[in-house]
Amino acid sequence: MIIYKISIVKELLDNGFQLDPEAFELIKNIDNKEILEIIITKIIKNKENELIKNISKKDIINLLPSSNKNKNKKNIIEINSMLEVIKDPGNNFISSEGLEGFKELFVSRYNKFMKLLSTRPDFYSIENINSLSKSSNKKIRKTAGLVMEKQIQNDKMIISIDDDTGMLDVLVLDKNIVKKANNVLLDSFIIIELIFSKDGTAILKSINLPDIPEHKPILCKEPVYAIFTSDLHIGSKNFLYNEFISFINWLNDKNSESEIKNKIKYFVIAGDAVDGIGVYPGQEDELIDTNVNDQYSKLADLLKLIPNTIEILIIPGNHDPVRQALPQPPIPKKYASKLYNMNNVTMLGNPVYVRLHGVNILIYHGRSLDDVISSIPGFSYNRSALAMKLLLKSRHLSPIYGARSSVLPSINDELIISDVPDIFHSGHVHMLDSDNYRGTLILNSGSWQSQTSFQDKMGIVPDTGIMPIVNLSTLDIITKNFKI
Ligand code: D5M
Ligand code: FE
Ligand code: ZN
Repeated sequence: MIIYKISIVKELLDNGFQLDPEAFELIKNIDNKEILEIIITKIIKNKENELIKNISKKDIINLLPSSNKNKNKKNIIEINSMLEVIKDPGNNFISSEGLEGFKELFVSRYNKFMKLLSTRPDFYSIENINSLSKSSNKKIRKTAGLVMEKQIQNDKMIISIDDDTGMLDVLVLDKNIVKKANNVLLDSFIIIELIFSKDGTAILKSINLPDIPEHKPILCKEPVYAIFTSDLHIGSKNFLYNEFISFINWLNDKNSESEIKNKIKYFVIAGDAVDGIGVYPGQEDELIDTNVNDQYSKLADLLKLIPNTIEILIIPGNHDPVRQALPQPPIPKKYASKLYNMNNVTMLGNPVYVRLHGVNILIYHGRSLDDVISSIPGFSYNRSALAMKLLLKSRHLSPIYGARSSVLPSINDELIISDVPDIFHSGHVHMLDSDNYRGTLILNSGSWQSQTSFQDKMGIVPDTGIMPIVNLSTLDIITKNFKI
């Protein structure tokens, strides 16, 4: 193959062609003789009458035979970027019906968490709720289940937990444990230690979430960058078009910061790319485009200005025209055909697990952050990374059932964070925040929509026009500000 490639390059040079170094790199990386032959034949034919026969990387990418473009996409991806979709639960999701479905979801949640814990050394000491004898021999017992209720009485608390054998009310007296229990979300899975008092009352001694282990992320060796964004809200009067164009101009300006720009391989949009229609009462008054297809068409036109060597990943949020209950399927082709026709765009569900250049990434729009922030004392919109951290510790993306963020009933709870991500990316709150927890980079990406009247009423001042760019070899974040 190497000899073949040398002969091809020689043939081009003999025919008076000049090869850009990037084009040369690309040819070096294409390992399919058939594709190479097609490209070279086309280049020679197309440029035979040109005075300066220069070949750029773009020439080669554009000259891939169109019938083979999708088939060959994998080749291009392997050269420029390495995108692997690990798990996309919104695709082909089977839901259950009504109250039965809700019960099945909780049974599945409990069973999946027990399986997740089964490799941990102290798993064997977890007892079922119905087998806990109420003897008051001060022996510490251990059990696990889902938090059904938290009642606060003065400075005490009663937690009701449920497993598939029964329900137990546990009294929390210790102030430090009450504090810890305050940070536990309803319907999430907990592991507790307790003792029974003389009168048979269960008293809480410790409370723990499933949590993620401390881990060293497997990063890529060379610096490769990924841009993480969300909440463009195209179609809204408040979409910051000029700021977004300023970002596009920066990306295409070869004279500055090219050492970073040349290595940007991914552009991730974590939902709310468009404002949608009929999302809240009176939205029409705040829209420029009242047709969702037009909104996606504008999005595609903007994304076409991004170099096509960058892989673009798009998931839906609560403004996109797909079902609101999680997991959400990818935005359908009937609304966004232009995006589907772009070779460097991949449409995915919400949430989704991907691997970019070997780095494990969980992308989730973040609707449940509203519920987490409003239910935990001290949490706020401007520190959304703390709410995301609690989701990681709870190992669940949307534990609270029946709140603002809805979950589809199912026999398989797909919102459990079963794989530990190296990067956990969300949006939705329109405020930029980040943290690092046990080796995982937590990132909330801000927005491209100026403050709406609704956010004004809520006291939300959004962070706008900022692109967080992550070095996938270090997990360091560079924030580029395009605010005008
Ligand atoms: O959400 C934009 C912002 O508004 C985000 O910070 C959450 C907040 N938000 C959205 N809906 C609600 C409700 N119903 N109550 C409180 N706060 C909310 P977006 O998804 O872009 O509309
Ligand atoms: Fe949004
Ligand atoms: Zn949103």
